[in-house]
Amino acid sequence: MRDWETGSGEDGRAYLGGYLRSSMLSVPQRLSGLAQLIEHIAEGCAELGEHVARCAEQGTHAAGGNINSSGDRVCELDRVADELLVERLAASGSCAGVVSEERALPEVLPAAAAPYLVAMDPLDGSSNLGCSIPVGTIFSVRARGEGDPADPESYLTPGTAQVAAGYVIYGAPLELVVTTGSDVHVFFLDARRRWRLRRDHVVVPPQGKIYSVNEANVSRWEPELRQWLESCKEAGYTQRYVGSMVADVHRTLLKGGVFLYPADRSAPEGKLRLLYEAAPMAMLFEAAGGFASDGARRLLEVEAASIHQRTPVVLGGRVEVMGVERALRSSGSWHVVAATRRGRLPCIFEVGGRRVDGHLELSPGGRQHRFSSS
Ligand code: AHM
Repeated sequence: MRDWETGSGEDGRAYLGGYLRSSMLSVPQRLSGLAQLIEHIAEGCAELGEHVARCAEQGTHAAGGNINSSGDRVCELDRVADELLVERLAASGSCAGVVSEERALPEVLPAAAAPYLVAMDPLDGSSNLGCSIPVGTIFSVRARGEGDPADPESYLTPGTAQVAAGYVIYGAPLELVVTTGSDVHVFFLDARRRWRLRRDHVVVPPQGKIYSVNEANVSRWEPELRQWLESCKEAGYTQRYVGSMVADVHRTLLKGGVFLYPADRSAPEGKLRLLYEAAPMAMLFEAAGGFASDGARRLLEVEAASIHQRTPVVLGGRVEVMGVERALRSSGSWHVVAATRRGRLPCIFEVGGRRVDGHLELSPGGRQHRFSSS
């Protein structure tokens, strides 16, 4: 064990390794290698932070010609982040396979019988590189169970199955925000590149004063959601939005209010990814006493039908998230005909006051559904 894995520094702030082992993880979690896994992710992100800083210094952030599995233009740093973190996950020996935004299919790691599967967005918000706006890494950890790490189905359990989730924000300093379910812990990277505890017991206030959304999309929203936004303005809310999910979510987690990326007429499934953006953030918000919804349901209970599935996202305090759900419920856009089997049923649904032909897809057991326009 390395010296910084135990104890605290001279200022009494615990090191990540020691804190994981002494306070944060239960004995079975420690024994099954969750501490090693989180530490390896954290170490990988510390290294990635240097690449992000170098890239900003040298102005080498421009997007290249490649398109990733999500249809986004990939810059060199996206590729570096993905490869570096997959390498660190492999080195942990605790991770059997990984789903990454940058890879069409799961990557099987050498320890294919290891206990955990990871889903990650290695570099979220990379379109913001080059203007000193923080970008981030988001990760979600699930127990592998009997799942085959090569099979996408193994990663499609609902967010309630996550055993840990977190993100790193590449600000000054770098911060790691992580939960294993019952509390949210914030670490910072000190000058000697060691993760140190900044705070735990993060609590999202039940009601805040900030809404965070891309308001340019408002004309494509449900009228009821537009009304909800107007009521926020009348109630004295202010807006903050930089378009980097980790930065906007970090502020919402610490200061309260609401972050949302709802469905709209041109994106009936929303923009953000369920497995490696929405679900881990939802776990953090619930662990901090906040709420997380897809506009109709608890986000953590939504089952993915595919590894890169998109979902509408609402994260924040109880008052704001319930306000958004109430608005969307009254719009009727999420009203679903009863159906009890897995399959793809033709249906008509309503988005932004417009009727759209599409399909309703039911997951095994018919408990979850998702729309796609045809
Ligand atoms: P990316 O994966 O291309 O970086 O997209 C994800 C980002 C989020 O970080 C952010 O919340 C959102 O997309 C911003 O989208 P928009 O520019 O439509 O507001």
